[in-house]
Parts: sequence; structure tokens; C-alpha cells
Amino acid sequence: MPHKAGFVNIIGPPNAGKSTLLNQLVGEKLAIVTSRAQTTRHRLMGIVNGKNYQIIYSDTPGMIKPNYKLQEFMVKTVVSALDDADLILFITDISDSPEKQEPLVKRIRDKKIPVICALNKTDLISVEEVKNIHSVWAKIFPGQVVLPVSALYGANLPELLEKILALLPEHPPYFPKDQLTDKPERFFVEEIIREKILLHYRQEIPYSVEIVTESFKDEEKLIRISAQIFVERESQKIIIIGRKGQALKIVGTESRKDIEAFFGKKVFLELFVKVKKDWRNREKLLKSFGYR
Ligand SMILES: Nc1nc2c(ncn2[C@@H]2O[C@H](COP(=O)(O)OP(=O)(O)OP(=O)(O)O)[C@@H](O)[C@H]2O)c(=O)[nH]1
Ligand SMILES: [Mg+2]
Repeated sequence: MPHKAGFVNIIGPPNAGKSTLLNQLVGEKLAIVTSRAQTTRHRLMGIVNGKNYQIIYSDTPGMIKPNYKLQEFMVKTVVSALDDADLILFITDISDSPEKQEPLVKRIRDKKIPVICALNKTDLISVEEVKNIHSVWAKIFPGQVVLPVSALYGANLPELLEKILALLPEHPPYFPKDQLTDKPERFFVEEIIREKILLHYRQEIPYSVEIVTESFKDEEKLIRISAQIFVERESQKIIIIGRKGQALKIVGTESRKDIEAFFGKKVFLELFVKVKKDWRNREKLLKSFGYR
């Protein structure tokens, strides 16, 4: 049997369930998930290996109209994922209006790359409604696979995998067959901390935060990690730390537990908060934070 391999890029509007779907398809919690839009900022690959195939999934940020430089970088990430896909896995909340997705749908159609359209969160509506909306999307993507799914509950995901495998090109593996992701350990530390910040702080605070792992020392009995939390203004630093450091302590404890679970090892985590004025709009700083 010939070997199949390819890049399956998960693309869609914010909050559609892209990261949830990546985690389910890979079978590991690689990507952070929250109920807030624009949780994902970077492209993240999750690799699934079978005897005769290798699927390289990419989670991407939600497609938006950018308001500041960081968001411009996020959009650039989505655009490049549209370009290098062997298969575009377009995902949208089944309850979101198809009209709203028109500009992104047009970009996808123009690529002339095979598409699977996953209509997510079917658990929230009736079977009848799913049928009706499915027929609307089938007209938007004629001749392509349109599949209602629930990423959260795993509904229809075996069918989705089958369709992906059917459309995957013949190719030798791109990565070693035991590789799970393209990202280094530090990335997951930073994302876990950011997830806790998204969960615990309101309004703009999480969007003004960037995490940088200063040091990551894998010692015999534990991993010693020191990370910086960058904010844009002094007032945000005060909020992040909280009264008597209580707020930051919660973020630290919850992050440590998740990082321990992720690496399967005890962790000592130190967090520092620093102001980098207006970092979201400073190109050089953004590049130093890994945005390309
Ligand atoms: N009910 C339901 N909720 C879901 C489903 N899939 C995802 N969610 C929820 O939708 C929210 C957004 O999920 P994410 O996976 O972070 O969505 P995303 O598309 O990656 O979002 P961004 O990274 O912000 O663009 C979270 O609260 C998820 O738990 C689903 O199938 N059913
Ligand atoms: Mg996401």
C-alpha cells in the first residue's frame, strides 16, 4: 500500500472550535482552548501517524479583520496556512450565519485545494436544524465534503478522519514517525500560562499579555521553569498580580499543575510580570516573541 502524507490545515472564524478539533484529532491536549475568541495566536502542528499515513494537522488563529499589529501577524499565519495546505479543513460553528463567512469562504474556494467543511457544535441544536443548515453549506461547497461534527463530544470524528485519509495525497512522511508536534517545550509552557490568564482575567487584560519562557531546566527530579508575563501598561501589571499577589498565585498554581500533567514530571514554576509598553503594536518586539 502506498504511503500517504499531507498538511491538513484547520481554518475558520474565531471560536469555531479549531483548537478543540485539533486536540481531538491528535488525541492529546496540544492546543489551549477557552470560550474567548482569539485564544490561538500561533500556528501549531499536531502530527498523527499511522502505518501507511502521516497527517500533519495545523491549528491556526481565527480569521479576523486586524486592528493592531499582533492581529496582522495572526492573519498572516492564517493566509500562509491557506497556501501550504494539501487539504483545507474549514470549520465553523453550525449556528453561525454562512453569510458572515463569505470572505473567508471565497478565499478558500479560490485556492482550488480540496476542502472539508466541518459544521461544529451540532450538540447544541436539533437534528432537524443540522439537516437544514447542512444543505445550505452543501451548496456553498459543491462537490466537497460537508460534515456536521461535535469536536467537543467527538461526534462524527471517525467519519471525518476517513474523509481526510481519502483526500490525503500519496507522499512519504515529512516528519519522523514518532514526532508529535513542530513546537518546542517552551511553547507549551507559554500557552498553558496564557490559557490560565484568559480564564481568570476580564476584558482586554488577556489580550495584552504575552508569555516568554526565560529558562527551562529539565533536572533529574523536576523541571525548573522561569517565565515572564509581559503586559502593555503598569495598570495591567497591578491587575495581573492582584492584591497581595493572590491573582498571580492562582495563575501560577493552575499553570504548574497543567505543565506537570503535560510533561509527566514535577515542575517548579516562577512567574515575573513586566511592562513592555504597547508591545502588541511593535513589530520588532512581536518578531522577538516569535510572530512571523
Ligand atoms: N458545545 C460545544 N462547544 C464546543 C465544541 N467545540 C468547541 N467548543 C467550545 O467552543 C469554545 C471555543 O473553542 P476553541 O477550540 O478554543 O475554538 P477556536 O476556534 O480554536 O478559537 P480561537 O482560537 O479563539 O479562534 C470553547 O469554549 C470550546 O469548549 C462543540 O463541539 N460543542
Ligand atoms: Mg484556537
